Amino acid sequence: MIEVIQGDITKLEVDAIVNAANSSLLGGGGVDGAIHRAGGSAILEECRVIRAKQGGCKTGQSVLTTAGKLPAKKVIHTVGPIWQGGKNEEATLLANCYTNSLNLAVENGLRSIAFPNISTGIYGYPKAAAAEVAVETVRSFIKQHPDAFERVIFVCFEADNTALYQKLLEG
Ligand code: AR6
Repeated sequence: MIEVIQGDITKLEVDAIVNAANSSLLGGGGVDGAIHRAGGSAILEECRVIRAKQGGCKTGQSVLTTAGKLPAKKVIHTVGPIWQGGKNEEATLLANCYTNSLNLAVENGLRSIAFPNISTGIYGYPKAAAAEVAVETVRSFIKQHPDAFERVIFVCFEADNTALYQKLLEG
């Protein structure tokens, strides 16, 4: 049920795709930019409403919006930690991104979800360490909620990440 795909997350027809956002929720580069570009202005409009209500999104937390024109039904925006050497709770905060996004999906009846490699681009989290956190956290969530999801997909943009995830999921 856990899958690895190499490609563009904006193309996926799933219940929810996860965005590696920043705490402003106002968009940015990387996968965040790609999602806002492909999904259109409806996503940013909902992000602005959430910002007005709760003042953005803290690191490790997640919020849900429409997916606008994307083939996915919803976008879950989560804010990964900026890598600062590993001693600033980065691993815990990154795990929180996965757990909180999975919980938000469950609460909203979303049964297929796709994650990008959160924090491993602009935020500089080492790829191998991030992949371990991602796989471990998703596996442990699924163990606790065995019927929650039909599909959980790790969408890798780069070949080295794809190889890392494939290796971790073999074992
Ligand atoms: N589909 C799937 N993965 C992608 C795509 C795509 N279309 N585009 C990039 N990636 P990043 P972060 C991969 O930098 O490190 C933004 O400005 C990318 O290759 O998008 O969490 C936000 O607003 C990498 O493997 O996110 C924040 O300010 C992964 O997605 C900041 O960047 C994550 O890279 C967040 O940085």
